[in-house]
Order: sequence, then C-alpha cells, then structure tokens
Amino acid sequence: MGEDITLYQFPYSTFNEKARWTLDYKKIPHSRVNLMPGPHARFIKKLTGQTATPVLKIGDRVIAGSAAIIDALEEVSAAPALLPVEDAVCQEARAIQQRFDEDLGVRSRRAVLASLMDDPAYMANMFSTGRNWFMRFTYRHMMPLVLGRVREGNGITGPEAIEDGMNAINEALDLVHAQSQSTGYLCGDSFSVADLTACAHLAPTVNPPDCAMTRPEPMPQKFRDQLAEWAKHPGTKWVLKIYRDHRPASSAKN
Ligand SMILES: N[C@@H](CCC(=O)N[C@@H](CS)C(=O)NCC(=O)O)C(=O)O
Repeated sequence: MGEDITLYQFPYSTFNEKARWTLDYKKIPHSRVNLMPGPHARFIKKLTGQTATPVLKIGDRVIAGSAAIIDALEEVSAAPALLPVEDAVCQEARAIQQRFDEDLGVRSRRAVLASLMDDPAYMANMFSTGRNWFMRFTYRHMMPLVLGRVREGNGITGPEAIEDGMNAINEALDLVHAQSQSTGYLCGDSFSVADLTACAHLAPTVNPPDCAMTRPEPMPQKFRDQLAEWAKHPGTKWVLKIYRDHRPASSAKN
C-alpha cells in the first residue's frame, strides 16, 4: 500500500460517498480534493476524458467511476472485503450495485437535486464546503449557471422527471426493507458492496448523522419536513443502522 492515493470528489454526492466509504471502511490513508460542481469539469476532463466524479488516483493510475474504484480498492486492500467470496453471492451483490448506480440512484438523485435547487444559497454552501469565503461568495454568484448544468447533466427535464425521482426513492426504500428482512443485509449474511451502495444512494433521503453525508445546518424547514416524511418508511431505519454499524470515520489525511 505504498503509493499515494488521492480522491477527487464532490462533497455530499452519493457516488462520491461510495468511494469515500470504501476508503474509510478499508482504513486506507489517502488525500481528498474537494471540487465544486461546474468548475470541476475542465480539471476532471483533462484527467479522465469525461467529467464525472469520483476519480481516484493510485500512484500514476487514474480510475473513474465508483464501481471501478471499489474494484481497484479491493486489490489495494483485500480486507475487510466488500465483494463476497462466494461467486453467486458476489454476482448478486454486483447486480444490486448496478441496479442502484444505473437506475434507482440516478433517478432518485433528480428528486433530491431538484429540491436542493429550490434553495440555491443552501446548495452553493453545501458544494463549496471547505472553501475560503471568496470562493464561496463567487460560487454563490455562479449558481444560475451551475444550476443549468446540474439540470442538464442529471436529466432534470421537468416535473415528470422529479416525480419519477420521488417514485425511485420509494422503490429503493421498499427494496432495502424487503431484501434485508432475512439476514439484515441485502445479500448473503454480511455487509457488502450491495449494502454500501444502496445506503450511499439513500443517504440524502435519510440524512445519517455525524458523517460526510450529514446535511449542513441550519437546514431550511422544507428539507426538514421532507426528511420527516421519508423517515416514516421502515427502509430508512435499515439505512441508519447500516451507517451506524458499518460506516467508520474518515481515513483521509486531510
Ligand atoms: N457512473 C458514475 C456516475 C458518477 C456521477 O454521476 N457523478 C456525478 C456526481 S454524483 C458527477 O460528477 N456529475 C458531474 C458531471 O458528470 O460532470 C459512477 O459510478 O461514479
């Protein structure tokens, strides 16, 4: 584990949470570079040829995409494993990861982002976390531009897309509730990439405490009411339990 490891990330983002959680779960020392959605594009494109985060650098090797990052980190540090040893269970875990990454997570993100976009000052504050006052001020004033890109980049095409996102959140909560009944986990009988992925994608609807996904305070009343509504679903209790039992503190050096 001798090479330098750096995660280029957005704070509060679900796909980025997958990468952060994996690094922390495996206690891999690394650096984190926070990027702001919008201004990030040029830098990430130069690094990877595309613009999405997370991006991980291991020495000179550049890896884009949360699932590829998890696979690479399993090689860097095999234990504790996120991919189940038994082939059938491993395939099931990967299928659940794919369902969240390509369907439920992408759709539900539209609803979460659309709601955040109703309060651009709060959103700017979230995504410029850790920046100096000048950068925060500038970013706040760039928001009209940034919001257009966020809408376009995430397929927030209108009210139907947002309603579909709300449905996806309920589908995801139903799925984790039903699927965790027998063992407490989504597949097999222990924590795996399936649980990590589902919980990272559901974090914005559950607001787990004391971690990288905890929404900044003061939180507008509208978001508080929305979280209270989602909290009525039993699936949220499972997400909170997994966060409590399996989401360690940051292993980042900065
Ligand atoms: N399939 C990718 C999706 C990553 C993704 O959608 N990243 C978003 C943040 S949650 C992003 O960086 N969007 C900005 C962009 O694509 O320019 C993964 O698994 O990492």
